[in-house]
Amino acid sequence: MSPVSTADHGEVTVITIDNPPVNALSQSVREGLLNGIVDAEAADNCKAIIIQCIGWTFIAGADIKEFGKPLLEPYLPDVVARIDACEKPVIAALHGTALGGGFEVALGCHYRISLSRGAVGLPEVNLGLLPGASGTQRLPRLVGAEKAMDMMLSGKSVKAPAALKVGAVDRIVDDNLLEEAVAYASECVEQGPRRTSTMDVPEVDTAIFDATRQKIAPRTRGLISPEKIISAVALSTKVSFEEGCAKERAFFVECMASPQSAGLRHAFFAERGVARVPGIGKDTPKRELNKVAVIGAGTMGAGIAYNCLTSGMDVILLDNNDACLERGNQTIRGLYKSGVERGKIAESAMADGLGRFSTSQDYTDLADVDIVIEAVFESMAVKREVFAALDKVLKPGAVLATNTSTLSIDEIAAATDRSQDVIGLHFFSPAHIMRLLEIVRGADTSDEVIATSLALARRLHKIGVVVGNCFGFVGNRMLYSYGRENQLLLLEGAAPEFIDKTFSDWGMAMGPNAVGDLAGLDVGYKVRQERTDLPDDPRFYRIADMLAEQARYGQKTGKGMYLYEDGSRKPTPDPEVQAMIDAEAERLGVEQRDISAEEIVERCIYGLVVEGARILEDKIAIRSGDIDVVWMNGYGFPRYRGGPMHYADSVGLDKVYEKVCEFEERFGSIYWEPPELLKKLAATNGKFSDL
Ligand code: 3H9
Repeated sequence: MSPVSTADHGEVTVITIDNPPVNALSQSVREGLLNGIVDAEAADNCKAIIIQCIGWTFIAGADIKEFGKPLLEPYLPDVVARIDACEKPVIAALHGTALGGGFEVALGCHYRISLSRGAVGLPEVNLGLLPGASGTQRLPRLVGAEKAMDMMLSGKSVKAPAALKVGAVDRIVDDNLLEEAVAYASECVEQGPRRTSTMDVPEVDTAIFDATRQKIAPRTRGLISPEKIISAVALSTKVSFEEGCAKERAFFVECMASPQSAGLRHAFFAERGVARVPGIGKDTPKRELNKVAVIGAGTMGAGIAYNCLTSGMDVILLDNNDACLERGNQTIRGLYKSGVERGKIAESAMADGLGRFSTSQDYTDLADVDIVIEAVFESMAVKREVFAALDKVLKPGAVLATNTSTLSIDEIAAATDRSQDVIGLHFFSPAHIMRLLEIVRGADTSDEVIATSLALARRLHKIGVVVGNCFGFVGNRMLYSYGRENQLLLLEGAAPEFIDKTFSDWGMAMGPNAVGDLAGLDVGYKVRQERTDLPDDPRFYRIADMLAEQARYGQKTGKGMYLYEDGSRKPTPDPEVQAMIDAEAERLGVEQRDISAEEIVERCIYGLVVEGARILEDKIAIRSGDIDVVWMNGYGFPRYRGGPMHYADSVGLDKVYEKVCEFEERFGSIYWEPPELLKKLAATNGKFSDL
């Protein structure tokens, strides 16, 4: 059955799209829509046509699942052009979010009426694309080139009242959308079709195009589609509508074929895929979480507490150290205050949040909390002590979560008599900003506690990724391989600033040496001191250890791998550190040489991929996409490369395998023995994403 149906409301033909979940423009929708327009135009009793959708939203865009496959007719630009050419007025009746191709369908209509709580937008840039169904040529004609370009470059949707103000929609109504649209249709009949294709783009100072290029350059490093958006909108101001559309189409095809768009599309689906956890379904019971206790008032604990407060929960912050508790208290108040000052938080929301916040030094105050999130010092002994104390005071059914970033959940859970309620919730710093939450299931963790944690992640506006229990889980276990190669490369002669520049040019948010200084070199040092399973290799994290032993912890001490003069956050290379590296390389007998950017990337990124493959073999991650989501959202891996596993897939696993074998020959098997999974996939032309 076609997802598109037609019904007559008097002299108005209503074309209705019903293609759950978001009315995406799959082939059958495009075909149904096209036929609906052609038939209605030919029907004697039809004076105007309305396009509306069933469900919670108007069309949310082209069907992204069809991308990367051969395109099937009718093509969306042709459908939109046919709507535009219709001799009878066509009205789009919008609700929910009219996005991408969905908004372009509406722009091809002659009039747009929207529910006031609706929104419109062109988010193609988030998928490495530009609007490809005439949106780059139509929107500037309605709202002006500058506003249109802003919408396309930000990808953000605009609420209906604001869209009305700029002219992107013509009318908004609070309710009864279809009834109002039918009434509006009679006005539209009087005015006749009003085609965006025949409008002129309002006068604009063309200097804005270059100015915008310069403005966005720092944040769009290496991305193709923002440049194409600017060029397409610039064209709308100087060439005919038809020529502009042809150019837009060529840009769209180019972007669609790019690895960047493939990476971003993978990111889109992978981030939605993490919610699918085998054994956990809609019917898995969840516990209600209204009151949370956060143990440990350091930077992490305070960030978690603030995140819970802004998500509407009651929060008790507990720390047995007076000064630390007061600092945590002040951090939370400071975060609220700065939110208010920046206009992000209303004064009333701050008052409400702080009204739900208290501090304590007494575990018996936690008797009625629904969940505890422990964020104390990363030491097994300390964590076990905390969990044993919690076990004594918490009510039955409370969730006991640890924010450990590396330690065994099972060992922590064993300090309690309720291991089924214990789970890892690994937040990333700053906890109220970073979107990733690794949800670490222990051997005994109940399904109910996992489902509850997934719901908590959503409530905290985070992406929850369920992973298994092992040292460092997914993210930090892999980080060890990446960091290990960085450290070895330093000894082998690559300067810290060259490694960092290489990765920043490659698209990482920061290079590994700048990240180490930001996170604090003492943190990793302490974790390594606690580990008993480190490789027997004097080069392993040698430089990081030496810096930490000299109390060069990074930004917080004004020097680490780099110098930070006068409180600056800007890293300056330190000749003393380079001399120290060179001397240590000599002492260890490591020969220094010129190392190319290509080798730096391959060593570090394939180090990640090898460990990722082992993580899949060990079933620590449910699927390779989950690993990608962890790395894109927790470690600054460029989204347009789709995460390390997708990146390896896109390079070709046979090539990756070949390189890993080469590294094994050059650097030994201790780190480079190829995992069986990689070997198998390489031999069968497979991909991690096929698993
Ligand atoms: C485009 O339009 C190109 C054109 O310019 C030119 C073409 C020639 N297609 O996000 P949710 C699925 S590019 C296919 O969890 P929410 C999604 O995978 C497109 N599927 O819900 C998920 O499936 P599952 C421009 C889609 O309420 C389910 O719907 N448009 C699409 O948090 C629910 O999604 C966009 O980029 C799609 N277009 O948010 C909009 N969209 O349940 C992309 C969603 O199996 N979409 N799905 O995991 C969104 O931003 C959000 O999904 C939306 C709903 C705001 C709509």
